[in-house]
Amino acid sequence: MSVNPVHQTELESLLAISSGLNSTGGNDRLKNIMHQLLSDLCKTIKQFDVTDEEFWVAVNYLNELGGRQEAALLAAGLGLEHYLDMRADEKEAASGNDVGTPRTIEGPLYVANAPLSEGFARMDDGKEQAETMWLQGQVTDLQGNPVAGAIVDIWHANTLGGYSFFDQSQSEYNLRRRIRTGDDGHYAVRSIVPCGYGCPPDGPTQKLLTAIGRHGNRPAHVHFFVSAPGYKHLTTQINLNGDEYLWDDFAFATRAELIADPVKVTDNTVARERGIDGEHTEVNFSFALVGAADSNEEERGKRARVKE
Ligand code: MBD
Ligand code: FE
Repeated sequence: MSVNPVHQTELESLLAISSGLNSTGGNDRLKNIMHQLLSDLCKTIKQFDVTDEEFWVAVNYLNELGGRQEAALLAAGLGLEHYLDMRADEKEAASGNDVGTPRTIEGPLYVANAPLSEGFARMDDGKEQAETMWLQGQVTDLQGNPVAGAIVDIWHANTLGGYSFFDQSQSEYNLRRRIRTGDDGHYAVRSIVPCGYGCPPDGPTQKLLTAIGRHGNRPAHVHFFVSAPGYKHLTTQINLNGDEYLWDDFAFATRAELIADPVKVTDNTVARERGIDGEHTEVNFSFALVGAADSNEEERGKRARVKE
């Protein structure tokens, strides 16, 4: 990577030095990535004749983003987290291996170590006036055989689109549970029907989205991590059909295979069997897992998260 500085233009020389290419220490991959990023940034500054004032607005924006802990939210909103999914899908397709339930983004609001139950759990703390949701399904392999001992880690928003932990007004682990499947591979939870999420209206992510003419809303959805010994970890979500933002998600997570139809249950016998007082909404969603090639694939990807 050593280039004769005499033959470099002033900018090329600057970028080589500032990205560490001319230094002996440090990580070569990082140096090369920094070099590309800085080169692209300078090219953009030149192409748009970015003013000093605009540049410092952008620098200050990064401070605001970090100050509000919204960098991961912006990564979702700019479609970069979805782009990682597109790449993972592409690699999977190229490998020619069978695929199971499709992945979609994790988003920035997971909290690890939610209470663990066998087969069933109630997810809501009962404090909110909301439509009761009975969510159930099965974890299987690609042949449809039940997977026992799978952990279905579920998290979703309340009726205001807020997530416990991040929304301090909610109780600890409200609307967050892990269910371990038994021999039949089934999971079931009693919860409340979530509403869609909207970015904090006074935050830096919404500020940028508004400035480029976009909204910061997501359709009503439920997040899942599904994992089991011998199977590839699955990060996915389901969207509840009928939401106005179903195909207009600011985070680009909707996939046709991940849309679930909420069904109104009016049969009181069914309600009573479930311990629910009357009419409620049922949502069915099952997961097909792919066999793991190694134990690393069984784990969720590394990423800074709360409580792990
Ligand atoms: C969410 O609930 C979410 O799932 C994503 C991806 C981004 C912001 C809020
Ligand atoms: Fe979410």
